Amino acid sequence: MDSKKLEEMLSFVIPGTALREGLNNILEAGLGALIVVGFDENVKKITDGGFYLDCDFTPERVYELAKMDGAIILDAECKKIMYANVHLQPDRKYRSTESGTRHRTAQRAGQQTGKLVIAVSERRNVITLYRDDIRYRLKDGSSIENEASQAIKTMERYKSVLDRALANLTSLELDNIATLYDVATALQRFEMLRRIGDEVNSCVVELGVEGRLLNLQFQDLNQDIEEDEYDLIRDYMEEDRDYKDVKEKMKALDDEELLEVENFSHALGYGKSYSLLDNEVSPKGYRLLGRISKLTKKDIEKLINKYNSISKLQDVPDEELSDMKISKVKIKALKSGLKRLKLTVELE
Ligand code: 3AT
Ligand code: 3AT
Ligand code: MN
Repeated sequence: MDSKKLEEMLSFVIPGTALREGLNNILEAGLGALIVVGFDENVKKITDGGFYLDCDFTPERVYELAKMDGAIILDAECKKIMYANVHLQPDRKYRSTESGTRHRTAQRAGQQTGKLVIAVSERRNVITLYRDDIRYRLKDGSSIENEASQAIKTMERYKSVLDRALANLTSLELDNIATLYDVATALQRFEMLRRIGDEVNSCVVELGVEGRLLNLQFQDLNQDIEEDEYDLIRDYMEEDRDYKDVKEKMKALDDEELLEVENFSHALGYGKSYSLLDNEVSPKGYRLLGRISKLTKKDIEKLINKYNSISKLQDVPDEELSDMKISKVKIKALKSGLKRLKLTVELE
């Protein structure tokens, strides 16, 4: 599903908006509704009957109007109620998987007009959004809170698993004994975290103002994740690869493939065979050098261009680095930084 489009649809109805307040009033009263957001020629074409209002939108008014049959049409900003009691007649060439007439109409109208169409079910007490080929049922208050707290707990667990995998990799890298297996495993942890993060994010979006705390936790867990992953991928991907392709490959894995480590070394450009995972590999150094704060991105590029391997870099005499116009302070920071990284990992 197109998540950008869904987020935009949700933005109209998240808690905190006037429209959501109106929808909640309708739900609580056990009423139903059919609401189109936006009025233009395409919408006009499928309307029949009803009456013209053009009054300001308030949650109370939309609730009163929902007592009538038919659809309510709002302007594109949900600032005005344009029509009420309208019969919608979308073209039947648009397919609907729904059974009731209200929901069938909503799904077809959403496809035909490209507008957000909302159905509140009188019988089932749920709100469903339609637009183009998207059909999305809003989660109700208690189930979304449950889902969100489960998801954030899982995310915390995945994050600590990732942290351990990265610490382990750091120590292996500095001892020069990292294998493709260790790298692929770390990458797999990144992808697992990203997936559960997407779930948390969808809860955050849907919770609106009520999701602020969850969002803080989410941001906290996500800190530096993207950059660390970027560095890890650049450390190990084959020369002819592109970071974006690697990410795409990882995203495209299904749930079963996600569990097979060799798919991650394959994404980096190595062969798909499981036996390759025992091969020793050495990082270019983006991830470890990035943790030495004195070094700028430019310094790091310069060092990697010349040595292309953290293991070589560890043994380079200071004079050679001075010849590359790297300052004494930075050389010291580099050497002691790598030592410190090794120590911290060993202590953990
Ligand atoms: P009431 O006086 O409220 O019973 P109404 O003419 O106001 O009738 P509604 O819009 O309330 O009609 O619709 C009531 C139900 O009739 C809803 C739906 O299950 C059925 N219905 C309405 N239009 C159609 C249709 N075109 N095809 C099949 N069922 C329909
Ligand atoms: P519920 O889950 O029962 O609320 P439904 O999809 O089963 O919804 P119904 O056939 O029961 O739908 O119809 C309920 C009301 O929906 C009746 C009418 O007020 C409205 N409705 C149905 N079809 C249309 C339409 N084409 N245009 C405007 N309003 C409609
Ligand atoms: Mn019904």
